[in-house]
Amino acid sequence: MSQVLNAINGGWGYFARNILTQPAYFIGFIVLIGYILLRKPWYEAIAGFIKATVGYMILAVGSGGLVNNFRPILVGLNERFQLDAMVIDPYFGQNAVTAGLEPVFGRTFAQVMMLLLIAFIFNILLVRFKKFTKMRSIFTTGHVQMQQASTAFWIMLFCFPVLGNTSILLMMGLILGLYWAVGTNLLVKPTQELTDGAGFSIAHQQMFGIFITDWILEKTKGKSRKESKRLEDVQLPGFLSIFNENMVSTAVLMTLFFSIILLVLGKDYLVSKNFLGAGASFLFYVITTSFNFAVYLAILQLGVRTFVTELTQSFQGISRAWLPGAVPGVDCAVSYGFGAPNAVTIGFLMGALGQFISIGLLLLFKSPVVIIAGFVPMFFDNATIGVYANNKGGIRAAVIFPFLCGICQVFGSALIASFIGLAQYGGYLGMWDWAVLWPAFTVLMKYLGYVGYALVVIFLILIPQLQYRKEKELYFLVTEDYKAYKEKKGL
Ligand code: ASC
Repeated sequence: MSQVLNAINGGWGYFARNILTQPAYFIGFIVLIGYILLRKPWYEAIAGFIKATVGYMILAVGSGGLVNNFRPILVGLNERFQLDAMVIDPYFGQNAVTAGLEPVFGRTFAQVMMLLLIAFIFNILLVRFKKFTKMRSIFTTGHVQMQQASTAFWIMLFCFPVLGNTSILLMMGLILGLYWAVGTNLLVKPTQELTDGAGFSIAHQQMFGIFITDWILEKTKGKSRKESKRLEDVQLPGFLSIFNENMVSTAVLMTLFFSIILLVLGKDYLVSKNFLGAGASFLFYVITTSFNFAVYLAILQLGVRTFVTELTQSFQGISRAWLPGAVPGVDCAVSYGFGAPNAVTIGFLMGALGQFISIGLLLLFKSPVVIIAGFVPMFFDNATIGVYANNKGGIRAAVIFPFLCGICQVFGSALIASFIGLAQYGGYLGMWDWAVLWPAFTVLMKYLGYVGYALVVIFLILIPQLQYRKEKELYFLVTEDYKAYKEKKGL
């Protein structure tokens, strides 16, 4: 018996390490299975696997390039001014959990992988029983699931420190699996509307943030005196017309933004950190760094275009066979291949402004926890919210919502990370849902115990039921036949 368990454990470990948490292979694997289920010839299935995997790898070059280029610069601000502060960034958050699990709770990181498995199984089961649960989407963004499982595990231990391993894993597995199923499900409709029925949803770390943005914009539609135009509908005149070109506008705006930050850091600091060679030109360093932004964005969009069609077509095999009417939830960066490209840049910059102002306020009021802006929340949360906001609410929304998001990220993370004791380990996940929604869950569970836990579960279960009630006829149509959905809705 124990040998069988060991083998399962070993097999799961291998799968989790090499496929599930490696999004490129995981997406490729899903495509392969999907095409096999669609009974495509074997060579087409393999070709699909390759295109999806390579496409995702290209996307990862883009997003990794953005992260690796700009994260040290932001973190440098911390060191340069000798602040003892915590970085809000999912990778720093995961490191903080890894560092603190043993000393604080006496548990090991291997448990986090188990939590990931259990939550993922709950996600699949919840969608399998869509008839009752009304949940239509599977979370496939493995590296993000791992970061979330780490933080969720910590939160659960913080709220229920005396519970044994199995109870903790099952209880948190249920909430996390529900969060994945409910969160991606919330974005099915906004994403279908953004992509004109591409057949996927977003599975990331700001799902509730995007949903609330979309919900507010739907509610206020047509109510303001002057509708705001969408970014793609504006043609700027004269010399401003260069900004109509996304690559140019990104490069120019980023040059302004990074000039300020790099000047604050100063040439000496950059040289001392080997960012800049001793005799190299500071001016051209600033320009290159900023233009790289446009380069990585272009790469990212190419990656998206390469794998999305493969994924959404092949997923029909999986949904027909096992999960009727379900769509895959994918990385938020995929939306950048669809919305207005300039919304990505505007969202990022406005979110950055919101974050910097909030950090300034923390310093001004001598907050015991100071936050260092992390690149991942600053870019990926805010750009994504910018894209969705622009689609429903135009430029005004693309400016306001990411700005508010930046404020939420900083204050929310400062509060929760000091409350649960992660701040002292130097990092917190920091993305919108984990700065706003999960803190609320944590407070409920910490102060109300099992009653709080039950409230969180009921809250999550109810959301798709309410969504379904609101639009019974259209609810499943939006994934099953988008054209018919559009006709019925008069879009
Ligand atoms: C995250 C995270 C990343 C990025 C990436 C965006 O939350 O951990 O590496 O966002 O998924 O494409």
